[in-house]
Amino acid sequence: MPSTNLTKRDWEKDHVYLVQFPRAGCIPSPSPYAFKVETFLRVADIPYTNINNEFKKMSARGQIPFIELNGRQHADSTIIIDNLTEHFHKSDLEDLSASDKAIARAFFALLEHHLCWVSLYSRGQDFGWLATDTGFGRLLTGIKGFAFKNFIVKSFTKKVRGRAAAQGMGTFSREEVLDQAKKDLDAISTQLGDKPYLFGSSIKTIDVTAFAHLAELIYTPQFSPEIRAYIDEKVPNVMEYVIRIKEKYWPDWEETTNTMNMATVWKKA
Ligand SMILES: N[C@@H](CCC(=O)N[C@@H](CS)C(=O)NCC(=O)O)C(=O)O
Repeated sequence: MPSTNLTKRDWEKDHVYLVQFPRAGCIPSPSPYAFKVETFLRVADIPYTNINNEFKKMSARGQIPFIELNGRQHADSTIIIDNLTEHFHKSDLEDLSASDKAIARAFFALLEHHLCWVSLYSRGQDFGWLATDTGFGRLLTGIKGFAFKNFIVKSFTKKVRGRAAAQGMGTFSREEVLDQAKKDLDAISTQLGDKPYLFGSSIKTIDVTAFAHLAELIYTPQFSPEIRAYIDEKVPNVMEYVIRIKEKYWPDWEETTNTMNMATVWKKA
């Protein structure tokens, strides 16, 4: 959408400015949506710069992530990726047979509109970690830290709990959520088989979506340790898949999560 309120006024042509939360201690972004967009930018090899929203700057839709590209704002991770694919001619990342496209579409719904809610359910139960070193703790000092711990985390928890209830997962018992998570993970594991990526030997946009949501499930605190144990023991190919993408596209993972630097260099020149 056209924006009269650009975050980056002296923008460079065809350079993406990604506005998102700052780095966290356990994962480069605790927002699965922002993490998805940033991973996509890396996979698609699109030049970008992160902009810290300081927990304040939101899109016209009232959320992060959003991007600014050539003086226009684009919000919602899925819409952003669709628009970037078109603008930068990255349709090879969507290049699948008609039947694989249909399966990828169904997996998109499983990941984005079902499995994602397991992590969000966990956050609705306990989001306290967001204010510790696992989350943004190291960035929160003084009055800002006090306000974040006492007000912002509580407001995030309430909001995500309400949304999880509206989606449905939030009304389930812990055992029911766990059961749903296992079924989703089994489906991903079966589709993956022994292939490097969901549809073969090359990475596609659906792998970016899968990576972002699975990484949140694996690397951020969950309501039950059984989730991680299930991934390690019952669907190890899913764990290997996440590690494969992490090592290839996030070699700076340790650096970003240790330093909170949003401008780490991830690609060798
Ligand atoms: N459908 C959106 C969801 C974005 C979203 O839920 N963002 C969260 C952070 S993970 C947010 O901005 N929450 C603040 C709020 O809704 O007030 C997308 O894909 O970008």
